[in-house]
Amino acid sequence: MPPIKRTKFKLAPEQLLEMFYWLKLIRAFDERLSILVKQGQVRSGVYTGIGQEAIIVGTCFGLRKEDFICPLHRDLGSFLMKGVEARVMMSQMFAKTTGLSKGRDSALHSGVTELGIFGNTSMLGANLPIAAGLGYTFKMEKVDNVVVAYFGEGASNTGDFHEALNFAGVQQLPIVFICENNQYAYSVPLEKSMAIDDVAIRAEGYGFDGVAINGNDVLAVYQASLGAIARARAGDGPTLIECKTYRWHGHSEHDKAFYRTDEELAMWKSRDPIPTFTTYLRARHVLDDDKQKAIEERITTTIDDAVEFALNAPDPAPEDAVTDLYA
Ligand SMILES: Cc1ncc(C[n+]2csc(CCOP(=O)(O)OP(=O)(O)O)c2C)c(N)n1
Repeated sequence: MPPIKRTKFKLAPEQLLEMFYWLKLIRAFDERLSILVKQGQVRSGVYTGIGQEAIIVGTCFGLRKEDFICPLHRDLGSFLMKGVEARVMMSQMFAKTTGLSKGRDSALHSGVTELGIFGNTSMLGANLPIAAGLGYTFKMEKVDNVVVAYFGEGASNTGDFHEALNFAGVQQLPIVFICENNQYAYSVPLEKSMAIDDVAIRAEGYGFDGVAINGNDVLAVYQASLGAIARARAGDGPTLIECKTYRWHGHSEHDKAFYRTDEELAMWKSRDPIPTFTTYLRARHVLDDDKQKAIEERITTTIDDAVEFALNAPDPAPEDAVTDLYA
């Protein structure tokens, strides 16, 4: 695999604090959702990405509004970073009229064209040919927008994955493929579904670069994404970035994940992306107690407000089920 050049970057203290805010907001959103599921408040399947936040923050941080993301079931945080208000996102989880699809859909399939968010597909891997189509559109229209397409290592074993990467490689499309390799596809561990160690090497078969990185290091994810986004924008084609990570909760909130050991979970929790980034920020004197407290208070207020708003929002009327069906 040819080495991908390290992209130089410099982030101002305010930008680093913004990254810290997003990491913590996305964590808090998912953690609150997990509690709300147990309280029977949520009307959607919930697939938290707790432990994987650095991937979303590192990949979305360098995007423009016109760029598109193709998120997965575990990527609610990417909606927030692309500009969906926490209130609206929480309403979506509660299936209220104030949600993205006005209560007619689970959280997993909604998109927001104006914000560059493409609705997810149920079939794993099927979002990738769609991402390729989007990239092809940008190429034909000669606009320098970029597509960031997310998928799990499980999805990388589907035919759609290979067709999408092949087409993207042949057409040199402006796509950054982000593999969230969290070690399990539902209950299936990596070694039972793949005979290779790194999904990243699959890119070589389609004529472009792939790199495997620490997906729990937000700056490593940002650095790799920055380079890949710049290449895509310049017309130099796709890149595959495999982010090694781990999901702390089960596949969904109803999965108790008996197929893994406590030791394994403890090992990955010790690699939590948030404390490591906090240590870095404190060592650089970007973050102190007061700043951290202010950010945490802002997050608590945002999440409390979102839950309150969603709880009090109206339910959809039955007759609305048949409106907005056709474009
Ligand atoms: C083609 C297809 N096969 C099976 C499923 C059922 N399914 C939903 S999520 C999931 C596991 C996905 O694993 P991975 O792609 O690694 O993503 P992760 O959930 O780990 O983030 C499975 C098997 C599906 N939705 N689509």
